[in-house]
Amino acid sequence: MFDTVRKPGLVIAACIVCSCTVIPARGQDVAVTMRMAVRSPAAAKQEKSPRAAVDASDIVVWLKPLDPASRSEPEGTTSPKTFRLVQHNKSFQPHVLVVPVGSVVDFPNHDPFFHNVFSLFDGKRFDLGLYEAGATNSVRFDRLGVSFLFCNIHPEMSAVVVAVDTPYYGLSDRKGSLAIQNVPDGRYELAQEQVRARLHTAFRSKLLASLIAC
Ligand SMILES: [Cu+2]
Repeated sequence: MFDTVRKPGLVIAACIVCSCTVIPARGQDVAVTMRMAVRSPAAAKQEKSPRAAVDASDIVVWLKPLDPASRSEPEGTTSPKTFRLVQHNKSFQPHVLVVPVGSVVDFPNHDPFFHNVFSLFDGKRFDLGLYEAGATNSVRFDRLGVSFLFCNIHPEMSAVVVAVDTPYYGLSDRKGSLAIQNVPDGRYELAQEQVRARLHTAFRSKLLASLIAC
């Protein structure tokens, strides 16, 4: 049922092993469950057992329909939508957010001090400037891709927004498990991003840009 595609060169610091299960649900829709395993390059080289796997959270997986019949959205969903990414305790919550392309993300400031949100590299580029406690600013993620968000006051703050062109997506937990609900029967291409590795690279680029600006 699924054509799986692994992007070449996707994983920077680890390799990903994906196992996929399709569970029949109501009508012709199904729930797709997966288990992603991330192994360090050294463990992968030595072909160690899955017990050598490390934290496998924050892997985004999405299914791109290959048949016109399966391109319609799941019942009860509309796309794009509005999401929230809250600034609280000097962090973005949630840390990783997956949205259908065209969706609006609100950034409410729930801390008693100023914050900023900016994205300078891949994906959507913007800078919301400084805004005060209790205020909310919003951004429409109108292009596909991965956006790395930071706050220019608090260097420890980071988040990732992944905009996808399908309603069928999921985010892995620490064990690498994820589920994509209400997937119509059909053929799909499986795509994935291990955002934590890419965030690390984006953070280093931000640091370098800051040093050059000084
Ligand atoms: Cu901040």
